[in-house]
Amino acid sequence: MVALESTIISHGLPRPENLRVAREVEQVIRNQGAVPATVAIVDGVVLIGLDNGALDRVANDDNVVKASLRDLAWVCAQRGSAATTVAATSHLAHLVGIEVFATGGLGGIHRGARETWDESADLTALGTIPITVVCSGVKSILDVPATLERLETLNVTVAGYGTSEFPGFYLSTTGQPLSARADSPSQVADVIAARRALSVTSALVVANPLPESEQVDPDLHERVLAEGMALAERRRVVGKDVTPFLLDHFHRATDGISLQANERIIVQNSELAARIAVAVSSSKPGT
Ligand code: PSU
Ligand code: MN
Repeated sequence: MVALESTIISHGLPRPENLRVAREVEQVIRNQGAVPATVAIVDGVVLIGLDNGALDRVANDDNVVKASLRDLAWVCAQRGSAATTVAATSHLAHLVGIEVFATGGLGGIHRGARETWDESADLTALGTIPITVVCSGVKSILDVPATLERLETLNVTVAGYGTSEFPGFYLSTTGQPLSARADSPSQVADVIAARRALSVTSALVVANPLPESEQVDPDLHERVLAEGMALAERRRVVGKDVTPFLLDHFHRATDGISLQANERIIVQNSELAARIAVAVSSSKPGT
């Protein structure tokens, strides 16, 4: 099985592309012989795997909030509906025994965090949840070197997939070197088996870069990011609204170029996660 987060659907991608991408990603996982399980809370009930109606709610209902780990119990007790972040999805997936999880980009340390203290709860969650997350690095709107330092402190293993450099989400690379590299799903499955044997309690991040031909032009990226951050400051966007605000700004300001890259990222990561999940299940004794 492959877990999928739902904040990408509710707060990361615009309508109507969000629902189309959510469905496409599930199909990509099935095509590899794995089972997709998109995670969300609908009317107070945690769902691991969404039917069409639930997926539609997450994509189109304005009352669906963004829930990180701290929000989960609150939303459930209030019978609310929420899309789950990387932190919340990791917790719920691990709870039901799903070992592999696919997303676009992790949250991390925001630029300017020295003043704002804005650090994603994804980081501390990954420090304590033994799950394998396939992503394309952390969102490129973040302070990448600072985020890598925090991941190291939090005991999170970061491996490049087919690369020795940390990918940059919309950008193929950040130029930051990584100490671990994997080149096949079975290699990742071997690492997952060793982690299990050693009772490692933190996450493994498999960082899968977008091919260079599909990345957002780095100059365009830099310009749009600077604009977006200045706008966020002027409009006093804070807390959990920062990430959705910046992603939305990107999608508008690049005329959909970043949206296309974002979609490709999610699809390619889901496919790799499915191949890893299949390798994990075929390497387990008795399966
Ligand atoms: N990556 C994307 N789109 C998103 C996110 C990540 O391509 O919408 C979401 C994820 O759910 C991630 C969250 O966990 O943003 C991080 O938000 P914050 O920075 O507020 O912790
Ligand atoms: Mn934040």
